[in-house]
Amino acid sequence: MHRVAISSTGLFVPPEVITNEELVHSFNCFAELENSRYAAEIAAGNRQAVPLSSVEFIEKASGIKRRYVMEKSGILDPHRMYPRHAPRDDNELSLMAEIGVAAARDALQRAGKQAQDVDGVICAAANMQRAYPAMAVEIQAALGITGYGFDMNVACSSATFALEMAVNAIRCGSARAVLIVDPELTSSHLAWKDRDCHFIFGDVCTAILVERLDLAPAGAFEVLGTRLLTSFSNNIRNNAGFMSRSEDRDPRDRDQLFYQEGRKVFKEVCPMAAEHITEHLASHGLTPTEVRRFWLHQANLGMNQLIGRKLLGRDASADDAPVILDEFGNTASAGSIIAFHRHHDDVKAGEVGVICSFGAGYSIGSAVLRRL
Ligand code: CO8
Repeated sequence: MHRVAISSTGLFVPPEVITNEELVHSFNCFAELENSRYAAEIAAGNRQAVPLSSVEFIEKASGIKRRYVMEKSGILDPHRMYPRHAPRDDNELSLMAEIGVAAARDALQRAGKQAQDVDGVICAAANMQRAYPAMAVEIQAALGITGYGFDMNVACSSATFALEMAVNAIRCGSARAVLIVDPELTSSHLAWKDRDCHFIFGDVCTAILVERLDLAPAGAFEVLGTRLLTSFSNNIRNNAGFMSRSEDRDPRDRDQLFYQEGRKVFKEVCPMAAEHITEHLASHGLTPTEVRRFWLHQANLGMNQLIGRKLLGRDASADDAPVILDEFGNTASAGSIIAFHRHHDDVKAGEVGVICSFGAGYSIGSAVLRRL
């Protein structure tokens, strides 16, 4: 059995930013258009008016201040309210693969590695652009990697679940190094017309280079262990899929995009995540107070504060559990990896950190790391 390390991570940041002010302005224009269009029905009590959104609510309820997206004009157009992407020819690199390649190149370059050092690619994301051929195989080909690639989806826990797959492949010797790529184009499956969730998500792509420890560069993080948990819940759901056409579904039906019972998710997932992390650490003879840094999933600031308190018995500082969702919003599986990417340089040799994601499924994935 080989020891395994995270050699580096990579980040692709989309070109456009939507602030809460811009988002709320466009949503409220949309609401006013809808409400004047259906004024008679609303007055007759046959239809509910679309309620207005507010910057104050968004920042207080979530901690999100802005988000990056690949294309903002379509999202902010009150007559449209979703991104505008030109269809690409089959011979062109698809958008998910394009941002995947950018993040993967960043990770390879930071570790000083080449395509020939890698044996596998896992594309792990909450939604795939198409069913097949796998996005991972397209990314593999674009990078010139020999070996294999496959896609996997465990919603917000896609990256941590992929980490376990990569670690196991390297541990047992079937690969020297595996690149995990998490292209999250959340803006294309977010209901921008729904006030309850229109502020939550942002686009991004992260990559993780997982390698045999004896091949990894100085300063890498040894993966002491990974642990996964799922528990079925309908509280976060998206019903779009290959059955939609044969069910005669309208793509504009509300359940063909992300929807959730946010308050229930908050209440149910926080204790599960804290317990999961505590038990995972205990299996390595560690307690949460011995952990230098928690790189937590980035869905909601209040959730992370509650999990931090449950773990540490006190308020977690930004140094204990860094926050990136104010800048990026919820980026599904990429959130905890962005937190790691941005906030690992000051972790000293021998210190322990934990990456933990949680989300739809429910799914929770954690990795206990020690800096070399
Ligand atoms: N502006 C003003 N008021 C609002 C707004 C708004 N934008 N939205 C809601 N309100 C109102 C509500 O209508 C409600 O009014 P009332 O009290 O009169 O009924 C009041 O504000 C309070 O609403 P909520 O109870 O909904 O507010 P919460 O405090 O619960 O905050 C949150 C809502 C922020 C959504 C919060 O519940 C939360 O973050 N929960 C956790 C959710 C979570 O982590 N989900 C994980 C999803 S990610 C995942 O698993 C991956 C999915 C795949 C990616 C999909 C990409 C698109």
